[in-house]
Amino acid sequence: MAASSDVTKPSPDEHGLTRRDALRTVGLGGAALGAGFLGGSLSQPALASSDSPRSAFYGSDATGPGYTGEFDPPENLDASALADVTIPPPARTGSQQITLSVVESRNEVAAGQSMNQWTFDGSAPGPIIRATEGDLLEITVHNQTDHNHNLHLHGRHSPSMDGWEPIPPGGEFTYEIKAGPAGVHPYHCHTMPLAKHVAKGLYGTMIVDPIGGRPPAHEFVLLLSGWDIDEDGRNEIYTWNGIAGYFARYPIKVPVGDPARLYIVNMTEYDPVGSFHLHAQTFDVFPSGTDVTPTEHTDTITLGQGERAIVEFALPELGRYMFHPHQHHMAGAGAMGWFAAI
Ligand SMILES: [Cu+2]
Repeated sequence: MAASSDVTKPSPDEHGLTRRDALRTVGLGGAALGAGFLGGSLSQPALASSDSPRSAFYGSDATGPGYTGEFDPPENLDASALADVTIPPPARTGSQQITLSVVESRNEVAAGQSMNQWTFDGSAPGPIIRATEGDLLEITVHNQTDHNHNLHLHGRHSPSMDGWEPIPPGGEFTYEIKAGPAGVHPYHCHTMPLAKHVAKGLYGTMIVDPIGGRPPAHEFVLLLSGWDIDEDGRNEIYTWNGIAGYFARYPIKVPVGDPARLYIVNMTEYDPVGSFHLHAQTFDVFPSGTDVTPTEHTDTITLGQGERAIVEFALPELGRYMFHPHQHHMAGAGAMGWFAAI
């Protein structure tokens, strides 16, 4: 990892906590729940089906000081700040007309760490696209920057809609595809220099539901990415859904025993491999989500660049379940988070 003087990396002591204090404060397992970090104000929500995922149990309680690693989320982000890129829109069928604008935007990826991003619609990752297999999608991309960009969708489509041809500054192009196959697929800019266009934030997640849908579950998207703050071709900060330490501050809540489904995508540039590791529980793995039968039951999946998976689990006991990449430099540099079984 780059040891750049441009990147401020506060030590745990600057937060007034030693590592041992932090562990004691957050508790591992259910201890912290008894101490009230998730509060007594939580009601037991009804199960969110795939028809109503935005009713969620997402955020709403900061965890206080804890196990966040080197980077904290920006102070101005509240518990719903990442809802649009974390909670998928409801499943739907039928053709869709979607508009995405490529814009340059200076965004904070961690407290005190801003960078000039290239984004779809102003945030990185960009909006979650959701469709049912076979649906016609007309996706119009407006390039509102001074550079060439475009939109390349993973999955199946006509090669004439593959999105490697540049859209010039001020230009637009409408990609017409039939969504498929069922699964979770990234989309991203595919303009040279490719690594730079991806590393600066031009990507997002597309969920394609099988006809008839998947079983009801609390659904969340977790997209892993790295941020090259000092533009030396290496990442200094790692994030789930674009913000360092966000899910360490705001755990993703799932009622005890309810099914949870994660759409996990690795869009990290410069690091050849990432992963997702869940503590204290194991999960079913559906690689790329293209089959409805899981291929593995484990607690860690490894994802190369552009790889993704759906994982499903239930949390059987009240408490906190940590998640992070098993590349621990990533976990320590922003990609640490929690599920809270409530
Ligand atoms: Cu681009």
